[in-house]
Amino acid sequence: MRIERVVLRQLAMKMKSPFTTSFGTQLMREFIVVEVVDEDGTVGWGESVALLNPWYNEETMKTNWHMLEDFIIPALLGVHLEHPDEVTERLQFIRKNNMAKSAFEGAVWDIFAKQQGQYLGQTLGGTKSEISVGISIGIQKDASMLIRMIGEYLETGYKRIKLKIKPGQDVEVVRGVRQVFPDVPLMVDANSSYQLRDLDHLRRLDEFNLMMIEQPLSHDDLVDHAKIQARLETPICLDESIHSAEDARKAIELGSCRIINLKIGRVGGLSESLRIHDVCREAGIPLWCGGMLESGIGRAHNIAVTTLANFTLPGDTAASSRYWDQDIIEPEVKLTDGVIQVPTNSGIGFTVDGSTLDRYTVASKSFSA
Ligand code: OSB
Ligand code: MG
Repeated sequence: MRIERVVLRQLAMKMKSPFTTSFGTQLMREFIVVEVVDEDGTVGWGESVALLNPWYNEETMKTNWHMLEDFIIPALLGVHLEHPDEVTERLQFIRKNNMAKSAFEGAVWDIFAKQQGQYLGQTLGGTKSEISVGISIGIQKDASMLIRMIGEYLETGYKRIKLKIKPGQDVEVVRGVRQVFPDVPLMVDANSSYQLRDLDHLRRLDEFNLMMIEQPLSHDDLVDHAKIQARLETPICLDESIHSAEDARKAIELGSCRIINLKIGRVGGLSESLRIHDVCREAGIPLWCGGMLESGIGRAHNIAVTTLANFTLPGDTAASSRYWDQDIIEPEVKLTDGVIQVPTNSGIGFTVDGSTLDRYTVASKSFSA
């Protein structure tokens, strides 16, 4: 394919309910959609999952726009590509900025799969026809509210519950949930809000039979995670710390985690996601696909990657209706008994709804070869 045209769109979508982490609360999702068109007019879609503030990683929506407009698009416009892997190779001159790279690369994978007349999951080597999903629940002020929400999500069918925790809102919150739901598959995500000296405190979580503790320590740490994993019964799952297959290899060698949360954006795209998948499979480390409050385009990519065999744990890719009154894809992502049926249409498997996309678009820019 030859990259003929690229359109960047900045979208603003109001979320149905606020999402609170150890860093704060968010109610609007503002992000970038990348549309890539090749010489035959085949269209591919990608989503930048960078947030507005750099709390999760160093990227933001604006830094992603800057990277795309000033470096990524100029490097690829008019370029002929045999395979989407070449996007990562050609962008190696840019350090980090993985979410910006991934937004473009995801659109190229969509085109590539469409050219093969294949569903993207199949092009990636995935085999599943359905995937099971859990739900990530933000920090709640009110304990009874949290219990009620969990009850409702379980009734909807979600296969596991993930609670956001932070110092001061952890052990007692989990204890309260466990009293009401003793057997539910339950995990917690700390988003880097603890330190090595909190080990004894974190060990108190061992009594609750949690599936895992996600990213307790620093966003860039592997060494201290290994120290605490050796002293914790509960498996550690790394999210923020894993940016590449090399990071995954090092984390596994050091014993920093027993599970990895893969986010396509965080690792720079689907090509690197495949490498991480294989490293983890060979080491016997299970994967699951994390979420970044994505619109349907990001969700579609998440579903495709989750069809790979070593994604053995429920992911965070919930139904479209988790956050959106109206999603930008057709049909929207639906859940039946905690399971998403994998699409079969070519490319990302869903159609982007142009008029809904326009309704949420607050800025756009086109680039032509
Ligand atoms: O740490 O997994 C995380 C959302 C934004 C940033 C980071 C994280 C999350 C979530 C929500 O946990 C997952 C989702 O519902 O998309
Ligand atoms: Mg996380």
